[in-house]
Amino acid sequence: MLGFVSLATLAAALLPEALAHGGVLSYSNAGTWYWGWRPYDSPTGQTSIQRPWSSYNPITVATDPTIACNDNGASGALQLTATVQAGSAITAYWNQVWPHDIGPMLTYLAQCPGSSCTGVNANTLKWFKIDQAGLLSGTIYDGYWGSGKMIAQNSSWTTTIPSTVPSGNYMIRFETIALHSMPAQFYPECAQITITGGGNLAPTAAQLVSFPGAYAQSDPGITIDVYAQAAQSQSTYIIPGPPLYGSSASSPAPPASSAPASQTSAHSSAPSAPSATPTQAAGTVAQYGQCGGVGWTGATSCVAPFTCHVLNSYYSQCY
Ligand SMILES: *[C@@H]1O[C@H](CO)[C@@H](O)[C@H](O)[C@H]1NC(C)=O
Ligand SMILES: [Cu+2]
Repeated sequence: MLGFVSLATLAAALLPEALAHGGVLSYSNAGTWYWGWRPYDSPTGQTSIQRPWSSYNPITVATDPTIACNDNGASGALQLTATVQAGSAITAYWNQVWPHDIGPMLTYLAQCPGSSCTGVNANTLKWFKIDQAGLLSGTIYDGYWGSGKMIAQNSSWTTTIPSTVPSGNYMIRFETIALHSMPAQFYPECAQITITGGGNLAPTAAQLVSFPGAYAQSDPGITIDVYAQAAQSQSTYIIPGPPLYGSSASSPAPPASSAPASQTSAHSSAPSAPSATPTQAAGTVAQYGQCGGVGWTGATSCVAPFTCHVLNSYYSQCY
């Protein structure tokens, strides 16, 4: 009985923290579900494709030694790896309901040397960005952000592995950055995947970065004060990190505009990459895909049995 009371007390003490923050708790790819690491359980016996991580608390220093995978970068004792087809969509699920709707979403890959990522420290890898979503519409002060879209999508984010990425062993790093308070809060987690059926487009030197190293605390997309006077008329947000893989930019460049398409179809600018996210490929929109909103030029009808719902004037979604 005492044990029960103590646990309940402990749970109550932890609850506010757990509700305020969190991380990626699971993944799905091609119909397979992958549970993530459980940071508050004993590491002993845990098997997951996700790299171990230690805390629901955010990282608040852009150059923090844990910024690669929210831990020391080591693999788990019983580390697993998922096999993922190039061109397929992989979804990361944050804890529900994700509380922070101001800030960007970012997804990175890093190829591992040797025959497996297991045993390779994440801090030694070179990462390239395959997906990003910053300010999707409106102003910095009260606009609609990638992380707001993530929340609208069942607190999950789906990234298509570019079909042009060479086959091999990779770490995938999903990240959301919360800008509702200063300093900015980084929530990255990593998982091990083997990409099969890939292409021949290696990332360029300018697209490759280290964590820590990819971000500086002074980056405009990190220092930004979303409540400042200027933010009320500012509709351009510069997403942190390197230029997107597959893009022709040779240095980090601000987004061309704040139009949704320029920031959401992030992984499709290489000539041989799929021309759209899988939600649009078939001409009808999959569950949780966008089906309307100001500036939306994509498909507007949902695959059965889902229907298009208006979430706000900028974003309608199939569910
Ligand atoms: C929403 O996400 C949860 C995991 O957080 C998952 O269990 C559930 O299946 C998802 N719902 C749908 C409809 O995809
Ligand atoms: Cu939080």
